Amino acid sequence: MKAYKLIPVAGFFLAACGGGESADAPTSDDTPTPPPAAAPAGPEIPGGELSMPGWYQVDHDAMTVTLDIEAGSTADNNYWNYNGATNGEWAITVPVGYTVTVNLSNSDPNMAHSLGISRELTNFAVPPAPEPVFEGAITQNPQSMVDATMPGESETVTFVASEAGDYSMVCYIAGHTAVGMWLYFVVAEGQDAGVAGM
Ligand SMILES: [Cu+2]
Repeated sequence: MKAYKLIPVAGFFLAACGGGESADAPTSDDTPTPPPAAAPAGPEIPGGELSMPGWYQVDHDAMTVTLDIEAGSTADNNYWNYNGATNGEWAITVPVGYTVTVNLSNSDPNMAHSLGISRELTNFAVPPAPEPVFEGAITQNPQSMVDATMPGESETVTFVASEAGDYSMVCYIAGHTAVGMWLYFVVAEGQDAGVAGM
């Protein structure tokens, strides 16, 4: 007899819960997790007017861009910079579909460096995986302290910027992006060419 009385009570409770807000609670408990994490807090990508520095050459007829990138061109950031810039202060912008040649030279007297085009846009605390966005868009042995692009050496990479989007130009040597050896690299629709943020 007691069991009969308890079952309807329990059933009523379950029904009440099932039809009420607490039934939605488990599902909405699953979904809230992504939204807070999805709000990116990374630095803003420089926009606005594009400068055309001497190290950037574009040929719109041939659809080519040539970038002379000097690692350690100044002593700034302990030479861990590209043409003196760090921490995404520039957005090197190339038109989509253009063939990009990067001539990387290493003028840092002390340290190996490398260069690649990465999808990473927010987390530079760890070196991005050495998986370039575009085939060929990475220097050799990019993580090696002894066999990347060594002081006094240079290396050329060529790739087709086949997909418009926001990317980064990074050094893959451990610790280098963490202290700022990265810039933004934007592949733009149309014929925008140059460097934002200069
Ligand atoms: Cu480096």
